Amino acid sequence: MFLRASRPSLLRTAFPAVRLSSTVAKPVSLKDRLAELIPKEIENVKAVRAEHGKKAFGPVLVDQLYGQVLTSVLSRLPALIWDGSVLDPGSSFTRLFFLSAHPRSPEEGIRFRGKTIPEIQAELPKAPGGSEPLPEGLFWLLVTGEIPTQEQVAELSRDWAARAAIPEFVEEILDRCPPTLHPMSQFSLAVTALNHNSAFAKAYQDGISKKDYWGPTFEDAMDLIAKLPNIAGRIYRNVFAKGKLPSIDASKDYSHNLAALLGFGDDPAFVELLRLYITIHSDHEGGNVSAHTGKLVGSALSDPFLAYGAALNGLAGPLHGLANQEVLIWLRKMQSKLGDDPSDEAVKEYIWSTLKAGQVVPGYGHAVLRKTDPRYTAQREFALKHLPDDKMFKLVGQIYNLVPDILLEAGKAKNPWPNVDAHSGVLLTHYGLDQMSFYTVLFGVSRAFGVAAQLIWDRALGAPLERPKSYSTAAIQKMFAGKP
Ligand code: CMX
Repeated sequence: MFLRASRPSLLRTAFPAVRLSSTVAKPVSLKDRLAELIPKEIENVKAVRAEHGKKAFGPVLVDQLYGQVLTSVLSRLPALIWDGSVLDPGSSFTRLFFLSAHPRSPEEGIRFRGKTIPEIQAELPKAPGGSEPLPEGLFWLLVTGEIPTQEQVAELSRDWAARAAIPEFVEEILDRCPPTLHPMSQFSLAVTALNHNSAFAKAYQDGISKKDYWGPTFEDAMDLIAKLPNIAGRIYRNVFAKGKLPSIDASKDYSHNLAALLGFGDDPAFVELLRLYITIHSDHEGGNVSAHTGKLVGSALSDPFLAYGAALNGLAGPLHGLANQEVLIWLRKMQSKLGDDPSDEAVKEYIWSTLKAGQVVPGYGHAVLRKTDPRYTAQREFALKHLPDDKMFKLVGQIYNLVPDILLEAGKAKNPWPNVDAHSGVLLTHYGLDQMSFYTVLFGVSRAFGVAAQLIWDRALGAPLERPKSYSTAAIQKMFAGKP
């Protein structure tokens, strides 16, 4: 009975659809077809989340596999070993885990091998007459967990200077890039091409034993860091027409040489800034996009050049390292619209207009931190010491007083406080490095220190291939259909 009654209605509903498909033209292009499918799949995902979202799937809820909440779940899920640094988020339940490992920790964000930024500023060796730590010392600390001597750091400076030259064909690759190609794309191209001379890739082809992987990885890691100033300097000179590249001075430290290659070697304050900049940007535990990409690609036994080239492509995203460029663009637009000394009311209105336009406030928020990033604080202190009257620095301070309340009122961001990128561009601009599309390259030079240190340890400890399990929406539907 039921079947008989239902058949005609089934036919009635099916028939118009058949007619429709015969009369309405089907999209010819793949993109047009995709544009039809996307809204349907969005609805499908909504329905799956509504029906199964609250059901447990391993340690997470189904809903958490899809939503924005994914980042916060992943940022709490213990998933990686990363020895160089660990983050204290500053609040929330993750802090309970952190406190069990660091019982006397105040809320301070990054710790490099257990040491806070003020601690490394006090303890790491400095250049003669300098007051900021030498990044060479930070690398030694990241690799060994020990504070190096002045002589150990000087030896590292000499070693890196000796390894600094880049192959001619890499110079040619850079020289042939159009100046309109973003500096980060050029940077990643050049770093990837360094794999031509990888000691690890060669040793692997020659049949090296697993237990010896760390040796050639160490050589590649050292070469990688050593060659970055020449790559960065060449990009800067080419793109911004800044003239001939000087050669590396083997008697000078890494930051001094990098500053000189960029054309700022005669400014001791800029050199000091670079020492601080590289140190605080070097590492930020293992889950951030650039560090994790380096580790992930390295886990396939891709050599450090391939792994770090991939990491740079992640750093080049506006939600990650490119935010330092975005902050400056945003500040400049604000300045040109509101003038040099805008009122708090005008700045607030500008911030709200950014949010209302569906954009993020660059330099604010973080996937893990829940307080002001201590890397922001370190840069602010540098500015208070060296450039207290800089107009843009004052604007950055004014914004710091206004943005957190606005983000809290807007009610979305879990962390309304500034991150490292909110401050770095203002310092570079002050000394004349005002080509903001170059800023992320400096972040990229720095982040190599942390990724390289971890790659050495990953190969020394036999870190496994990373291969998380993924599921399709169809599989989720099938798995959870009819389950409470
Ligand atoms: N301005 C406006 N909205 C923000 C925001 C900000 N600064 N920070 C977070 N939000 C929004 C998110 O876009 C998200 O909105 P939807 O739900 O509509 O998608 C919501 O608040 C929740 O996000 P969250 O859980 O607080 O933050 P995430 O962990 O997802 O993302 C980050 C973290 C850094 C990408 C984000 O805070 C952001 O986009 N900040 C601005 C870009 C930036 O400064 N990035 C640099 C970070 C440091 C670095 O890696 O270099």
